[in-house]
Amino acid sequence: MSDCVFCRIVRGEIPSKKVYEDEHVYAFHDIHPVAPVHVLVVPKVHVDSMAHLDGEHEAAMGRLMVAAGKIAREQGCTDGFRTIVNTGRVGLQEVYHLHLHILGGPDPLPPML
Ligand code: DGP
Repeated sequence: MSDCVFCRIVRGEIPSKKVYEDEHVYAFHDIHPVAPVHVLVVPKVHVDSMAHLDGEHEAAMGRLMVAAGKIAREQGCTDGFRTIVNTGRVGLQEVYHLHLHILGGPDPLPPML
């Protein structure tokens, strides 16, 4: 069993503010929000990062994306939102369990790089 912090959140061993869960996906508020809406969406299956994906993960990633759109709408992001997947050292990934950030307003977010 993985000691990964997000695996432990999925298993309920570390508390989180859950906003969504189904058989394959778990979503919760980021502990350090940088926008009025800041939710993390994770696959329940452990994958270190986007760089570790291969063909066997295609269905899981499809479910993650579909769930993310639904979660964003449910969080009130009806006028748009930003999604970010940080990957590896250069991408400043902190937690090595693949996750998608949903960032939303109400106001437009600051531009990126
Ligand atoms: P990154 O790996 O850089 O995409 O960012 C990881 C994010 O995960 C960061 O914004 C903070 C958040 N985070 C880290 N540990 C926890 C935790 O235990 N609970 C919650 N809710 N968020 C966490």
